Amino acid sequence: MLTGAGVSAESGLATFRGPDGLWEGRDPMELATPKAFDRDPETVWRFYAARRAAAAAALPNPGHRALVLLEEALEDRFLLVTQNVDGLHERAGNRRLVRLHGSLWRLRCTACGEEREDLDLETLPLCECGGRRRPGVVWFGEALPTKAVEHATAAANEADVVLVAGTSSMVYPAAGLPEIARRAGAHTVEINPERTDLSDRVHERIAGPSGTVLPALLDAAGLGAAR
Ligand code: BV8
Ligand code: ZN
Repeated sequence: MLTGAGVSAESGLATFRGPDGLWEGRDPMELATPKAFDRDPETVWRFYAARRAAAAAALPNPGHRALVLLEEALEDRFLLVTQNVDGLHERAGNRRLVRLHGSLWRLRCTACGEEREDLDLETLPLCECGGRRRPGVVWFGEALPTKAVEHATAAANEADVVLVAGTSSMVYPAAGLPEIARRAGAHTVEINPERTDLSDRVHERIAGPSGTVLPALLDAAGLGAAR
């Protein structure tokens, strides 16, 4: 399972490239970079604080809940690889999860490197050491966590079926995973109301919102309705 921001759209969270993707008229792509943080840490911090507040107010939707049922049914034959940083998969109950792009709920000190899980919305971006804290997400131009990439790539090479839901499949290396899986023999299925860069390279496309399609797939598999 590979998910992107679209899986959280029905929880009311803006996607990166959707019509509501802009924040204060700014393109997230230009804010989610180390350069933007160095140049204007306050604005970047406000961007992430706004996303933390939105994520905290959002609830997992039936698509998230369907993935929990799927994990419960498949156990160690299931892995959820997500690009999302909003924490909704974890709040829905998924545990067999690989976060490729970090989390809004982690912070890292740019001076001493101290990392912390942080659910407090009013966190000051200063570390005890006086260094500035940054969001614990992977910015454009930054390497993804090696362990996460290794785990996700190994899973792609072993998978029988890969469902790709809610991603425009534009951001690499995450977007390269379905291709790795397909080459290794997996059956690949895209779940997205729109066509994407991946649409011509999957075995099947199910055009529709993940909040409807995923529960329907579970129902069809007799794995109980996720409502
Ligand atoms: C790397 C965390 C190398 C932050 C994110 C120039 C310089 C440097 C790098 C590059 C470069 N050019 C290209 C690159 C590579 C770059 C890249 O791929 N760029 C793209 C834009 C071309 N990648 C990187 O920079 C990566 N790092 O390459 O490092 C390196 C190696 C070694 C050492 C040093 C460096 C880092 C990429 C990670 C960036 N961080 N997020 C944050 O969140 O603020 S990526 C960001 O985009 C989010 O994580 C998001 O998840 C991700 C992908 O977007 P999507 O999830 O797909 O969301 P999107 O809005 O695009 O699409 C939503 C989809 O949902 C749509 O298709 C829509 O139709 C669909 N949808 C809507 N509603 C629903 C739905 N689907 C289902 N149901 C619905 N209801
Ligand atoms: Zn510090």
